[in-house]
Amino acid sequence: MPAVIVLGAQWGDEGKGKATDQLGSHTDVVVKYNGGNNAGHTVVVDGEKYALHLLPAGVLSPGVTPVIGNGVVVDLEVLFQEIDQMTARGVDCSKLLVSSNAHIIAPYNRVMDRASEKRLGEHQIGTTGRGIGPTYADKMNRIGLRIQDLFDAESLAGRVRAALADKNRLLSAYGLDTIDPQAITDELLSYADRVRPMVADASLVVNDALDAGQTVLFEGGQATMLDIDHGTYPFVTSSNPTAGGALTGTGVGPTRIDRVVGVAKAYTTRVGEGPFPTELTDEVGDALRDKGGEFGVTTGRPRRTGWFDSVVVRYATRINGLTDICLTKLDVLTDYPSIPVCVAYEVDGRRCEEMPLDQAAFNRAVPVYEELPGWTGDITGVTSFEDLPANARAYIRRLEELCRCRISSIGVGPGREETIVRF
Ligand code: 2SA
Ligand code: GDP
Ligand code: MG
Repeated sequence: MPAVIVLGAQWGDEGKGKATDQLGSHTDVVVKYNGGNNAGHTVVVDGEKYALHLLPAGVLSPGVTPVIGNGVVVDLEVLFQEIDQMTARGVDCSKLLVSSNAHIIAPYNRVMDRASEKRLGEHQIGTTGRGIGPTYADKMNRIGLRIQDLFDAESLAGRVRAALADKNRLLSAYGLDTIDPQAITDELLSYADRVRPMVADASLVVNDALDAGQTVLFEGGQATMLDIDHGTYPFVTSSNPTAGGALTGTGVGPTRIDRVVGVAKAYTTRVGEGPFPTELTDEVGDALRDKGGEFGVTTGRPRRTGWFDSVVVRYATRINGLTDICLTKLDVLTDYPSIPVCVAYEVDGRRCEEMPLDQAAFNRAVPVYEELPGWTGDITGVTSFEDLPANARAYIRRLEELCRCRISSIGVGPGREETIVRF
């Protein structure tokens, strides 16, 4: 499988980091295509836990070339902090490449993110506060700063002034301190020498690797339901985590992609605001959060929890053209006498098998559940599908039917090896 996209099939935190790391150890290039340090990907190697934000998960596999694609937004301060932390732990980051077209999260974008959330009040999105939305907004408004702009001090100063003109007016209107363009320019320029050797034509690197018969893994941040076009707008992130984003976010054509792997949790979680039909707001949800360790890797926020929603994952199969699902955290569902799975919604008294056409209907969607029998016993050491308890196997098979996609691997623990590979 020369070109594989790995992306989130739900609302994020499905375990993409672990899946990417695992596939990445058989890969030549791992390229990130969207998002920024809003992402938190956890990888556990030999009992050591790594939380990655901007660095592609491939960095943990010696021999892999990790690449940050043009679709990613880069906070340079965070990037270098992460590189320093990883290097101090013995991880080699020297092969990292960054697209010259990737946009920079300027310090004022973080300020604008927080100011915007405050202004939205009860309508806030629940962002990570990392400046993601304002950076993508600047990109679309054509006032963004790109990595390549760091190498022309005069032009950078002009761009920063242009980007700050309206923002400073807004900040004054909010009664907040305005931002000095020169201070921002100086701060950004201070990163230029360190970033210079990493800068690359990422599209050329990835296409050349594919031409040479190498394996390339496209690593998605966030998830399908957080996609700016296909997610639960406006409660979404500001990029395209879906499969199309892997193409525009790296400069690779659709004909080059061989597999699209959707990572889905055996239940559902969401962090931030927005609709979530199968959410459990009671003690059952609290217990699931504790059992699954469901807290944000970037912000530490408790994640909202609920049962598996097959309407959502079926939708992810369609939107992304999934060829495979990597189902994670099956071990967390052990010891439930029976497990509800959402098979459809009821909207205003009508059964709805697909994602409702409009957001208002989705807000009113009531899950229709099918109860599947549970299983007992520790499954974390299980290495083959046949050795899973019969009811766990039946759970997987029913999910495959409902999601219209084969489940080719099953996570039974956080460790790199705690995965059952079926296909
Ligand atoms: P943003 O900051 O503009 O991208 O926020 C917009 C929405 O996207 C959600 N979002 C996420 N959802 C799940 N996981 C994410 N990464 C971290 C993690 C989250 C954390 O891995 O745990 O630590 O809180 C992530 N990043 C963005 C966000 O919650 C908003 O709903
Ligand atoms: P990502 O953002 O999709 O990479 O996911 P996160 O790292 O934010 O959250 C997933 C969490 O689940 C992490 O703590 C992982 O270590 C953990 N995890 C991944 N797969 C499994 C699994 O199969 N079982 C268990 N128990 N934990 C898992
Ligand atoms: Mg995460």
